[in-house]
Amino acid sequence: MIDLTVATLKSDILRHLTYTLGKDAPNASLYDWRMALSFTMRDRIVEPWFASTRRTWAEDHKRVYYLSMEYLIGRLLEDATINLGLRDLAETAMNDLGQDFRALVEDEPDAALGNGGLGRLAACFMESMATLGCPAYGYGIRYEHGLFRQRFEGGQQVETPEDWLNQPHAWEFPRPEAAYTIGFKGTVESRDGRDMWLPGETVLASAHDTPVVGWQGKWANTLRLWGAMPTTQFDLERFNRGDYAAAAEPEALARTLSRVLYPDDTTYQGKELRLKQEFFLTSAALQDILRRYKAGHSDLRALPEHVAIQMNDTHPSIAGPELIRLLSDVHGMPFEDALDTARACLGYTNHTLLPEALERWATYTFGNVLPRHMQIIERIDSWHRRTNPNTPHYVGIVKHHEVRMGELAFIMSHKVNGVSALHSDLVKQNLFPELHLLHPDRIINETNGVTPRRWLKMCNRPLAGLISQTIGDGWEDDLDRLKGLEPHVTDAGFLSAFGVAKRQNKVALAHWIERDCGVTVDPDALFDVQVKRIHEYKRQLLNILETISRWDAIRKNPTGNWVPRVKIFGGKSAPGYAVAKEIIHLINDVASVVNADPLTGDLLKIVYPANYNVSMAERLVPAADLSEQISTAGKEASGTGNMKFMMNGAPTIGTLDGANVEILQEVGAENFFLFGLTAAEVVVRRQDAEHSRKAIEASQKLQDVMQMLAEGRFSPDQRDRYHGLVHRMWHSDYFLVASDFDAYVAAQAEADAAYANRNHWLKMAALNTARSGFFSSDRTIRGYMRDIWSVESALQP
Ligand code: 26V
Repeated sequence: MIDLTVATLKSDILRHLTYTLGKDAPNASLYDWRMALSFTMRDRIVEPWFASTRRTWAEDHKRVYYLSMEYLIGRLLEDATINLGLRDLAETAMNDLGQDFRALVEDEPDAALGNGGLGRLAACFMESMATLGCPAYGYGIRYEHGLFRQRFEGGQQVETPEDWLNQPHAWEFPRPEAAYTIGFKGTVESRDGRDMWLPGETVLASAHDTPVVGWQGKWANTLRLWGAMPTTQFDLERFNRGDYAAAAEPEALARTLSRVLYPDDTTYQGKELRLKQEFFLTSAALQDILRRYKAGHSDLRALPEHVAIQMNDTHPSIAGPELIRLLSDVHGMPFEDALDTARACLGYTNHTLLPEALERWATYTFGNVLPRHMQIIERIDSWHRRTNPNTPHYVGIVKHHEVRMGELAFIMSHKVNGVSALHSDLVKQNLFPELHLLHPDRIINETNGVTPRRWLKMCNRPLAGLISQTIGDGWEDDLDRLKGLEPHVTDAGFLSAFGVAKRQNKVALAHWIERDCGVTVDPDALFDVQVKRIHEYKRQLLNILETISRWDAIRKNPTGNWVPRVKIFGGKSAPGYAVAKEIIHLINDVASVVNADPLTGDLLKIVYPANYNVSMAERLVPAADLSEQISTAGKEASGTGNMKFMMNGAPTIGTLDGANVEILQEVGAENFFLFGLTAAEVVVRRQDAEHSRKAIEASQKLQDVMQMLAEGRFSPDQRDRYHGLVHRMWHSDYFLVASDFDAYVAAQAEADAAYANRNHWLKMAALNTARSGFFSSDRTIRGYMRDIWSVESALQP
């Protein structure tokens, strides 16, 4: 049976190599073989994909539409083989054909159509919706260039463009027949009592569909990404006159819309192109949704019974006014009915409390780019004020000549959710306190999750194998079953097998680090990992300052009983975020000095591989011993990396922030290295203008670190390089690095002590895996389906 399947796979692969790629096996490149295998897998996804679509139509099932400016997907080939249950067969087939499966898998470029957590969450959600048989479409933009590539030059971040579309890939189906006109600018005119928008510019949104298959191939949904095309015909007359540049102009202009992903998720910036991108995605999606709806229904008022639309942050929040415009201006529904209908369809997820990241648009820009939507927004605002007479005067969508996208999304949604328990409370208390008072049932919590297929089964084969051996299969889509590991954590045999699996991952990572960074690390050292975007609030600075202090302590007592550590950093800074770039420079500077120090040797190494992305996370997460989740309390909405590490058996060192709170609750305080001020204490501490000076003066260790930085110990080529940083530590330190420093050092010492007792550590690590079931994105999606979307699975129970 298995042989037969391998034979079938091989013949399919060879058929694609020959007839799809036009290559003869002896001349085929790695790329050709990868494409042949990818097409072979894709063929097997197409069947469940069609079946899912047919079933949804036949049963007139309610559909979910997920609108997101970002999808951080990573690679798709191995993921497809895993969900189809063909991972091992594919490997055998490729081996038989003389190819190395791993090399093929790693030849695939990451689809990096996102910045960080928000985009990766959207990718996990797509996979979970497919696994749960929730009929859904993901809508996004088909950026030609995903997130920039990061290199280090002299320790500093240098960005180069990413070009994942340079080579054709196997996963998308262009759908040129599914194309919509998207307008910008122009005027609004009244015709027969109806307001009509006459856009001054138009582009075409053209669909590209990627099937997303769930666990065991039972269901597949569509990720539909829009590419921008010119609406005007190519100007042959100009071309024939020799004016080639002018002839190509409309095309170039249109293409800029889907050219690049905005790489800055730290600050809102009033860039017209960004607003146009947001409207481009949203309008194309809504036109597509209404077209599909009208193909089966005639009453637009019943839309909310059949359609749920989720806005991933405020980026697509123009969906409110655009849906009203389509329903009223285009389809003739009275304004207030259109408003009610839109609201009953829409939900809004908030992902950040950082004021600088909240989207606001100057009414001037907004009214210029979207004149009709500006009018509609004013009407929504006055409708809301009329229907809620207690609204304070300072609350509303348009204030101080700005359109506030958070308020717009809130008012236009029937449900608003935060992404962890703490975050949802802060959304109520700090972000929308007045709106929450007016609409006390609107804000709810849906704690984030991650897909255990990619983040355990696929990336950690040694541990996944041990889990299946111990509790059987079936945990992959029922992650609470990991609880079944708990009775085994007192069993020496299980613990040692757990340790063997972890060590296997660490050895593999050590080899890769040697190749990628040229640093030799001891696989028995404690692998301490902090990977995420570089932001001040995430406090990579706290981590590197502790590393300096540790180095200093080892040097002062080199024969002490130290636990060897490898500090691993990964992450990109927004290109214009100078302070984050300075932190990157510092980490690399400290790494150069420490890694070359014979006195500390294997007791302390620092590695910072460049260009952290989804694929790098898949190497690092399974090999981590300790998960760094050390943001200033109240700032990290949830975190999802924290969940991946927990699942893979790495205890957390962290603050009471985001979903760390729920991780702590699930795993128990004895299996978590908790430290630092709470969100409430942070607020109080900041009221003391002298907090940082006082904290530094109270800590000899921190003073020593400041002294080393000030002397230029890590920047011998430029001794004053970190004077600014030291000055800011003494005098501002908004993110309370100094205030939490001693507590962090103490928590790190606890981690050392725990690691030194191997069995104790392994038990902690195994309990982290056993108690991580709550953090499956299947649980999260079930919550959205029940609380927000009112949609049921289309899979037969
Ligand atoms: C803002 C902007 C501003 C305009 C330019 C492009 C851009 C892109 C993204 C953002 C907001 C990013 C918000 C974000 O990623 N939040 C993260 O969401 C994760 C999933 O809910 C959560 O785990 C993280 O804690 C949260 O920081």
